[in-house]
Amino acid sequence: MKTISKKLLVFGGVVVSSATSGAATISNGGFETPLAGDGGPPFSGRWTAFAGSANASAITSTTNPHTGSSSLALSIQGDDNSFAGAFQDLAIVPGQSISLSGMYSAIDPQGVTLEMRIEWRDAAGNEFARVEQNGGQPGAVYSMFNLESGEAPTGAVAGRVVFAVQTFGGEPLPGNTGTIYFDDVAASTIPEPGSSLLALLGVLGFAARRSR
Ligand SMILES: [Ca+2]
Repeated sequence: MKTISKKLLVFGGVVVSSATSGAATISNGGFETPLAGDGGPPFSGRWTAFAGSANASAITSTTNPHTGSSSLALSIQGDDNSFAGAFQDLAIVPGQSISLSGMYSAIDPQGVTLEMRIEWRDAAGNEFARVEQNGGQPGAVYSMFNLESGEAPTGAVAGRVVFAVQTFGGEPLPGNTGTIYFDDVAASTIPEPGSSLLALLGVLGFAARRSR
């Protein structure tokens, strides 16, 4: 029993330290405050905007909010082979997954395609894997989307949520023009650190009882 007690202490210490980091949540999921420019970290706790050309933009816009007074507007206006988007990092531990949801809509996107993804990032900030959802396009009326990441792989310390639009070449005018809107984005990490602590303590308690 002495050995088991020591293991309990060690396990307990590790799990409690991860639990105190808290569950990952999206900041500014309603896009009511402006995005950060692409000027470097921090990449968690706020959205960072990026754009591939002067005619592409990622901004908060009052044109088409779902709730509140503004939403995220990802827009490309008559540009081939361009892109624009916004991203935010969520803290994660391997084995957890991210459940992402929100509302989106589009105003007549001509050749503007949407990409949603979660990038797994290591402690150095480098992407080493990703989960993508391609192809689906929202309609003019807001509808709900979901993206489930699956379990974060070994080495992951963050899941980077990315919303982006892109265009390719060869679209005749007025092609490669359109805006896709996002609002009320939420994310949860599963299992939450608190519940994983309870589950682990339950397993250890069961093991301790069996060993008696
Ligand atoms: Ca909003």
